[in-house]
Amino acid sequence: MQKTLLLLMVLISTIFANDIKIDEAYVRSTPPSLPNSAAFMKLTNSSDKDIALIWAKSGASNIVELHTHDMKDGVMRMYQVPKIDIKANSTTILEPGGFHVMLIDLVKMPLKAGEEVKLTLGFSNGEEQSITIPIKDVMSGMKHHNKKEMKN
Ligand SMILES: [Cu+2]
Repeated sequence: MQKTLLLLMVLISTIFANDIKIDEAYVRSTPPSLPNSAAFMKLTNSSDKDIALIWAKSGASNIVELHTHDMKDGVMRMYQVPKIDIKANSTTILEPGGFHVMLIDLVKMPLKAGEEVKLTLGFSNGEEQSITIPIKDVMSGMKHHNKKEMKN
């Protein structure tokens, strides 16, 4: 049943896709006290022009930002980026420890595995895609969020 649903969602998300195809999208489940989460996915650009993901919004959180991580002085930090590039004819992967769509100030807590979240993504070529993606438990060592970075 869940597999069928997932397949259906993948189909729906691809029917309306023009230059950008979204695959394997999911949102990380959260423990009760954590007001933030992140969405991950594969973005494939089938056109011969570079395109970027430039904004995102969701009913699941009051603030949605595009983020990435890097290692500085041996510490993994995350911070906001103005866009996430998807080069011509290539795929950009949003994954734990790298690029992600950050959901800040969750409307409904916690995010439980098996439920779904709606997400709308806007691209630099004018494309807009709304998807419904599953919430999943994600194993990760990325639990330390830099509080200073989170405030902006
Ligand atoms: Cu983040």
